[in-house]
Amino acid sequence: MGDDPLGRARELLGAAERAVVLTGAGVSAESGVPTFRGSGGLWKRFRPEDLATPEAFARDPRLVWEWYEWRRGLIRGCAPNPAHRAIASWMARGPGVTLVTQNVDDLHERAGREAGPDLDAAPRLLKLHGSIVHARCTRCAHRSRLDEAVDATSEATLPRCPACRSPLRPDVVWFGETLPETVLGAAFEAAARCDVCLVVGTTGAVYPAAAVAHEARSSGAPLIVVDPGPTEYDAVADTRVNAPAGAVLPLIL
Ligand code: BV8
Ligand code: ZN
Repeated sequence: MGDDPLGRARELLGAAERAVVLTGAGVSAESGVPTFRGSGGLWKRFRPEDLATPEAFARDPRLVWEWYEWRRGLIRGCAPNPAHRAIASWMARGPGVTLVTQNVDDLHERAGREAGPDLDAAPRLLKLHGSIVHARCTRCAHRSRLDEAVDATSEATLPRCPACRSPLRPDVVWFGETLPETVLGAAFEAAARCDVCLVVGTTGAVYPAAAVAHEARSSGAPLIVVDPGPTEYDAVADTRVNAPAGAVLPLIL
């Protein structure tokens, strides 16, 4: 690890032709979006494992929509922080960076639009767990951006598909559901080819997303972890920067 993790991180990232950045809830923490496992992390009084599941949605679609609507409202009131912006401007500076995020918020996209090329249009932003600002049909292929508020006061007011009238669901990947295979495949492909992998704000507990960084390492890329707390990557990281992402990413990217 050495005694100058910032310098080491800057050196590794500066020398890389191809980089993968894997982000989790921690990259949005300084924007005010609670993390899953942090102290303020409990979403209201519910645990993600209890509500972010198809079973919960089948049992009580109103409660699940209420929970996502509460999160969506909170995220709408947040802005990208310096960590999102540092990643976005780094990506705008060259084609070699692939951003793989576990986050369902749209803060990376919003930072990308501010930095230049529209990040979410670029194939270089891979959202492994979907998007909280989109809804998709439980039956047909319909998917749309949620621009107006969802009325979760009763099952009768929950959103329905404009094409087939079936119930809509949040366009996110729940526990027990498979990730979109093209997105996951692209993430593993980028990890297999990269020279360095930067892991920002994730405990690395949720699979298969967490495996993206391990794939990078097993193909020879050093891992740089930016996180003020312990993560599952610490034992295999080349360098750990124990600091909030918003404070240090502008210094190392
Ligand atoms: C699947 C979308 C099966 C929804 C999410 C036992 C062992 C291994 C695996 C499993 C197991 N039992 C079950 C599984 C599988 C399961 C899983 O991995 N469970 C875990 C809990 C053990 N995985 C799944 O179910 C996946 N699907 O496996 O399918 C299958 C296979 C084949 C065929 C059919 C089916 C699907 C998982 C996706 C779940 N959806 N999100 C929603 O958001 O509502 S996961 C959700 O939780 C996030 O997307 C993210 O991935 C995860 C949260 O993790 P983090 O992002 O890391 O956030 P966390 O709060 O944990 O950590 C924050 C970090 O930030 C901390 O380190 C903190 O220190 C740091 N931090 C704080 N502040 C800052 C900071 N860092 C920097 N700066 C700061 N300022
Ligand atoms: Zn439909």
